[in-house]
Amino acid sequence: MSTFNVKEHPHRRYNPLTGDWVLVSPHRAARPWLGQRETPALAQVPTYDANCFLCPGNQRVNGDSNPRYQAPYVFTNDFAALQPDSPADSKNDDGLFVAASVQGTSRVLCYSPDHSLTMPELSVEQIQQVIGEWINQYRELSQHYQWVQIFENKGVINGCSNPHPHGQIWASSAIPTLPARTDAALRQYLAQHGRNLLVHYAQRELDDGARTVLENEHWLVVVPYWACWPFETLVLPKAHVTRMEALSPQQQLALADILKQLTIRYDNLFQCAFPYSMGWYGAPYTADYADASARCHWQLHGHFYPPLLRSATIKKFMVGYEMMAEAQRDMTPEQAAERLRQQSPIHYKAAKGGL
Ligand code: H2U
Repeated sequence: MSTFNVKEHPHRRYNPLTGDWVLVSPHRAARPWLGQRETPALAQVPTYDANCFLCPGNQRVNGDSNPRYQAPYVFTNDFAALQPDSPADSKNDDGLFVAASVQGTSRVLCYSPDHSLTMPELSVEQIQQVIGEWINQYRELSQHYQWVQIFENKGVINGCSNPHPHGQIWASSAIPTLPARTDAALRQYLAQHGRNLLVHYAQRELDDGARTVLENEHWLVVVPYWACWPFETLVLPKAHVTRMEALSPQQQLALADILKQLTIRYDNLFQCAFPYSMGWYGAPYTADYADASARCHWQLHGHFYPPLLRSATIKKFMVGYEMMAEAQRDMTPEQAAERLRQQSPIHYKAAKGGL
């Protein structure tokens, strides 16, 4: 038998942020490329849609009207999953029927008044405004809640109900399952290795480069070593920053720039408005983390989990083995990073004269 080589042999990779493993089957990716290659027609989305609940001046489902906003606009979700006045209580019946009430709020953040734009089509200044609003939301909601989840769910294939450029903000009194796992993993790594996991990881990725998609003065984007989704990426600051609010204006500007660059490359990959779920993790707002030294195991980071696999219409399904055993991928994270790196920095619509 030949010596183990991660480029050739089936293997499992460990995600130190979650404790999960992913099965990588690179020998399957070596088979000839039979996937679709056609280029979808340029979608014509109007700049204003009278039927859109998020466009400026329009009436929403609950009867409220949006103002004629010009900059990023936030409103409380009319179908909020979390509510501030949920009565505080919990129950535990035999360790089998366990429930705890949770208080919180859900908000919608419209990135732009223009219905037709997506993140890669916004200007760097407009993305900067979105980041500014994320920071405002963190500042306000952290006064009341332990966790503030900023996220964007983009694309019909991903279950997004509206193409108007928008994200969401859900804040809760409890730290949800996945960030709680990250918190514990970051803490344990520091205790065991005497280093901040993600600060160290970014340095190792910068030294290597095989999984780097993009970098600028303040940020690094990699397809993480343990990526589950085919073109999953992790956005990391180069400096140690535990929360988004601590970013300097220069770091915010550089973040806006790299988010635009990343989403342009995503769109160019299959020449479509590339769907994804994107979200940010920073140190939770628990009382014991009020002191910066108590949260030094944290590092701000952003996840992009795009579902597409082979074309604008063929997505990866996390089903079967993934549901029963663990995530699996064929193309290695290194191959995915290389494909993203090869994409043009010019958005395909602009290249076709459509922007
Ligand atoms: P998604 O497209 O990512 O599902 O986000 C749209 C959100 O906007 C969704 O959570 C809310 C939905 O509840 N919404 C309102 O709050 N008011 C409306 O009039 C329509 C949509």
